[in-house]
Amino acid sequence: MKRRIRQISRLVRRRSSHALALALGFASGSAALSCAPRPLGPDEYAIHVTEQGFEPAELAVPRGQAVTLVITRDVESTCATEMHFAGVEQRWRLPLHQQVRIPLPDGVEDTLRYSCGMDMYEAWIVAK
Ligand SMILES: [Cu+2]
Repeated sequence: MKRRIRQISRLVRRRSSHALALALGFASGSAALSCAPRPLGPDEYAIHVTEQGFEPAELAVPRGQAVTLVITRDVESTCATEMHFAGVEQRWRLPLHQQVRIPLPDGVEDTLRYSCGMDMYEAWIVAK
């Protein structure tokens, strides 16, 4: 599993859409759900779904370092009840008020775009 996640994260950096889609499919089990919100760890970055969409719209993370996205949907009425990375078919469901953790073990090298299921709300993770 560890090795798979490393491969995925490398693919994320290369932004090779087809391979990325396949690889992220393997990773779907690693997005952990929890009922009660857990405090963020040092490598965890919070993203919230609000009436404005994903916030922050641009999230800065340290370049090439392992990070975990912690996405919480705060609003009942939104079309962002799921998200996906650009060019990837795999969807992550975003249940109301639950943290969804998506680990990116090799981090982000450049820019990673993600959006709601219908590509209406979009946001970016940017390496600094
Ligand atoms: Cu949408």
